[in-house]
Amino acid sequence: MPVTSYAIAIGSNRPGAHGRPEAEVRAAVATLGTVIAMSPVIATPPLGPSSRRFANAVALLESAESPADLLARLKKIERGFGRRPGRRWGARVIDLDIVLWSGGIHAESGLTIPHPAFRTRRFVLDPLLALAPDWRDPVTGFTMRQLAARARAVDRRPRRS
Ligand code: A4P
Ligand code: MG
Repeated sequence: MPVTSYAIAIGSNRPGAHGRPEAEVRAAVATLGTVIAMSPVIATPPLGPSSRRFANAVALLESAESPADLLARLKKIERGFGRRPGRRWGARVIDLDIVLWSGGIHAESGLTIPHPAFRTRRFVLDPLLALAPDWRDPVTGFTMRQLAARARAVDRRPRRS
């Protein structure tokens, strides 16, 4: 298979063997392989039931692996970092999600690329914007710059009580 580009979102909100969540994120990126760019690691408020803040980043990876093979390897890395299967959205030492790949849309049972939830998540879009502002989401046709601007606009909307 020719070399493929992948955007990987990394998240951590529990300390592990490498230290605080930010150190876990950096250690995970170091295991990914041919990382051609990495965003800054940002601290983000938790989305969902977890009460701990997250460290988040995005890395651009080049790999000859198929999406399924890459996902299997990411799951192995997560296990190596001490992540145990458990409550969905629970606190985790490391979470590695495939957000985009250069092959467009990939829909298989158990693996959907683009990641179905990334379009509204600033903790993914803001780091992605720093790395690949012109990458176009094959589902909506919007660039990362446009998706990030939309997500920011939603965050700025006054809340109704
Ligand atoms: N799966 C399907 N598509 C993908 C994909 N594109 N990349 C399947 C990775 N996995 C994909 O994921 C569950 C299953 O989704 C995988 O086995 C795979 O077959 P998981 O990582 O094992 O479980 P999870 O992370 O608990 O669930 P999920 O749905 O991935 O949760 P999210 O969406 O990752 O959300 N708040 C902040 N601030 N920062 C965060 O990083 N993360 C979450 C988790 C919640 N709140 C957060 C953050
Ligand atoms: Mg995940």
